[in-house]
Amino acid sequence: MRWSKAVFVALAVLALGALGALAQGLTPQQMDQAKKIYFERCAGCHGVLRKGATGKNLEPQNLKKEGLTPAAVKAIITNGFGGMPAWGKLGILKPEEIDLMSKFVFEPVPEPPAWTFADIKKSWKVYVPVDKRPTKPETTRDWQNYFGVILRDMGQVAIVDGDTKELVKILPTGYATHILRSSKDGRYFYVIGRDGRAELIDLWSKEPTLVASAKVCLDARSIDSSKYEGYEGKYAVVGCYWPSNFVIVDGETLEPLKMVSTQGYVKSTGEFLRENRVASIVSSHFSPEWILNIKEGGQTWLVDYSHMNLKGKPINVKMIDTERFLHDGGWALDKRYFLVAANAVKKIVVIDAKTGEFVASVPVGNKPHPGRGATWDHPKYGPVWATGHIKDNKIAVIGTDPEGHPQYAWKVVKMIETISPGNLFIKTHPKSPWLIADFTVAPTPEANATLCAWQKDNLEKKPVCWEVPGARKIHARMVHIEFNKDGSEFWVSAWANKDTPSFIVVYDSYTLQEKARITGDWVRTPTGKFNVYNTANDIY
Ligand code: DHE
Repeated sequence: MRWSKAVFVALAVLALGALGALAQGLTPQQMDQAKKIYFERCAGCHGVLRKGATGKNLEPQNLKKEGLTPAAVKAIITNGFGGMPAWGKLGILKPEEIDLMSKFVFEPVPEPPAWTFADIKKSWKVYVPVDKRPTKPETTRDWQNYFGVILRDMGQVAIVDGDTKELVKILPTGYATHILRSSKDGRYFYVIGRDGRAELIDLWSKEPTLVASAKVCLDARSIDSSKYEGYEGKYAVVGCYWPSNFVIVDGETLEPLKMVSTQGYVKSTGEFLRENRVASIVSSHFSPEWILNIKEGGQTWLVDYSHMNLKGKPINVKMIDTERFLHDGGWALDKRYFLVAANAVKKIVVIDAKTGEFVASVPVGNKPHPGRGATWDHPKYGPVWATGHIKDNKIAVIGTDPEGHPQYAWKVVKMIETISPGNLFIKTHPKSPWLIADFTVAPTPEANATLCAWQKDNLEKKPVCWEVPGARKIHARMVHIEFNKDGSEFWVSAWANKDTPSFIVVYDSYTLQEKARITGDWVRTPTGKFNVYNTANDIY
């Protein structure tokens, strides 16, 4: 057999790579396993380049500078730290995996792979062409009251009927599906997974059906569609963590149309960032624009999609310097002002979608984590928006009405004390008198299983808090609150591990009494839930 020079070179490179890994004490197989675990469990907070964002910088030189050893890292991974889950105690990582990871983080950071426009195109599939899809709803169920429930570690999305609580359909989606967003008319769910796979679910067909998919990035957290009048559902945009970019796709087929890098500079220092990730995205109601939050760079980008149909026309991107590290956020009650957490500086950034301007930066507590936040009209402060915190036992309520209530606008009008740090999501509905909070990443199992509710118009009053029966028994953490279409009930997921069937609990939104439990062998690792009507209409 005669080998070409290219094969020799390739083998030499592979052998050197293997020797390099061995020299650091890990075999190539161990390196591969560690890279997989790092991607699945660590990269989201610490970054693929390990420079840190929501989590600490994990570059080996930094760990050594801080005096950390593999034994100390092992203890942190096992027991958790701050907002970081106790991966060992929760049974998510085995002791030998923790041991591996405590060595891996002292290895040089491996080069993350590339993902090109050609790769995206190759991955793109349309399962049901647009002209073969129904022209009106084929189901007799109230599809606008469907809930799309993420079954995180199953790689599935369950569609559950909000009226009957019946499971309508389970659809296979990507690894650790992260969020769902609804098209403006609610007909489609746009799905994005941590593996960067975008999917489109049609809720009008007899049974909810996966109609298109594309692997848009290697790692992603956000997706939204065009919602502005005249462009409804025409396009969608995926915000990628790695490679750092955003990709515009066709709204009905997910055909990739345009890829724009977000690699760039930190707004205030000029430091160059290869890992400059796209965090939350919302679709403006005032212009044909998406608001994209560029995490590490501390910029909010307004992406104009109105030229997309004109071949060769560039798209306009307006870059606004805001704050680091931008994460999640949502609309104020008027859907004009967008509020987003900048968790490195303990602030909430406010953007005016009407003028396209930065409005304010509001100091709040440690690691604000609003989800999309909660909005309501308070008798004294007027329209307000609230966020909880990962590292503080506080909920910050911010005035959002500069015209009607200028004295309260862009100020924390009330800092509510909660039972524990570790809140991930808060939610309300115009029909409910309550503001509800979870404590998913709190340091104690009691708090993880507890929910609290405050009276929206009387924030001074002590909250009603209760431990959810049965949650602790299956080591579940209660997570993510979502109301049904008419606001009469709210659902919360019991997030246990993959081997344990768990439940979604349904509460009456006036009395806070448990009304029902959604159970079954299929209910495994439920996390986010998205009601079609509320998600399409940005009600939270
Ligand atoms: Fe999320 C929203 C990123 C961990 C469940 N999450 C978001 C958004 C971002 C984000 C940028 C906003 C999307 C938008 O609005 O466009 N999440 C990240 C992370 O980087 C992080 C911290 C670590 C990671 O590795 O992913 C992370 N998130 C989690 C979880 O561990 C949660 C609880 C369960 C899971 O899926 O792994 C989780 N994130 C959610 C949910 C939303 C979300 C349910 C949407 C909330 C909503 O009501 O809109």
